[in-house]
Amino acid sequence: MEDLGYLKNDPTFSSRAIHDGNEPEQWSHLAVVPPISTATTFKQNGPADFKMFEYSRSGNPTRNCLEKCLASTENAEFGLAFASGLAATTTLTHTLSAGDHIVSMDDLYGGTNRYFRHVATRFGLEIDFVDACYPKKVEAAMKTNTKMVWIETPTNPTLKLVDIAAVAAIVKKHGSSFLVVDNTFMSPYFQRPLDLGADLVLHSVTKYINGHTDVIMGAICTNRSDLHEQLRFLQNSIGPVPSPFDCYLVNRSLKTLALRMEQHMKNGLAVAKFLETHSCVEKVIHPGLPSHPQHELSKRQCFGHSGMLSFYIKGNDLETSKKFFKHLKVFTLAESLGGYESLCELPSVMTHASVPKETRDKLGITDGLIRISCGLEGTDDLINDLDQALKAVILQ
Ligand code: P1T
Repeated sequence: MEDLGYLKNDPTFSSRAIHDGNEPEQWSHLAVVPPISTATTFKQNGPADFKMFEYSRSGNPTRNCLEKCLASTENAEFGLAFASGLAATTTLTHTLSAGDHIVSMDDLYGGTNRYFRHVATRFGLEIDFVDACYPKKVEAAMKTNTKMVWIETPTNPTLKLVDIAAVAAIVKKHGSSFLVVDNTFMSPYFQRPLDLGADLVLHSVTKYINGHTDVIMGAICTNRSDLHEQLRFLQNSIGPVPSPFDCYLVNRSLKTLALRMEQHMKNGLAVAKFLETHSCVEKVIHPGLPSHPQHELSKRQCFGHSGMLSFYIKGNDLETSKKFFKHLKVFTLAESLGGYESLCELPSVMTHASVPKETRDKLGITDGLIRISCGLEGTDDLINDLDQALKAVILQ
């Protein structure tokens, strides 16, 4: 691929995603592909005297193998898998206590926003949403009881970027808080927040990491043994664990993550550049475009981009957006992202419908903001599909 000026990626990434945690020597029969270990419980030699696993909620061989592989892709010592991205979010939030304060990015996945506002606050947690694109705003929002700072970068769905290293420095200065980066939109292939000073990285594994739109899963990776210990305790105490079969599938998906991400990037950039020239499009948001206000930051902290972009359709209203979706043939109108198939959606009434309207308006999540997840299809097929759907709307 042509040199677009991004940071040089780690050439060992694919080898680690293929081999780490997958060593045949861990199985007595030296299986090259990890077996799906469906046992819920494990025989003990005597009471509380077991080999490695006790009960599959607290630990499972297939999950263990995946967790090690996930950790390696994020340059982390520890990895934990959960039943969904939101299960990872809620478990992580359980490390806090009533009276603690969270500083969160203002633009973030609608489900995370809903959990923070409608669930976490019922348990005595205090939350402030700030535009972390300006690290000074994070600094100003920090209080003596701030325990967790939560960012997504790029954000869902307006693809704003946060300077991870700058926010990490603020959080470190504060002492008693930790920084979480939701890295779902980038995958560990294109961005590794722990290397930039974050304490924890979280994924909706459902998206790029699994990449085949057939598993719901979450993950958290960290180098901090204190946080890992707490999370391991909570994973077992709360119980939001994924099935061994799903762990097997995700471990399998990791083997092709690098290859998939390169094609997502190629398609995403080509589509973004095409839409930017289209007369039926008001504005395109893709951090890889020089028109993105944080394009330079993206080159400083990312190794490239995924297949995610958003755009405002001319007219910027619900009726026009609805007509556009009706004409698409290759793109599927559906929530979610990061799979091999191209998806598109309308955040204002779908993924972000639970975000209060005044917040949506402030963030620019209008009825004309369309989010696209470019899959792995032929680039021209994607461009031609968008072109014919946009033209059909305007000609009507
Ligand atoms: O769906 P789940 O695996 O529980 O992951 C939640 C989640 C967390 N973080 C980000 C950035 C996300 O995008 C998501 C889920 N997002 C969608 C379903 C979506 O279409 O945006």
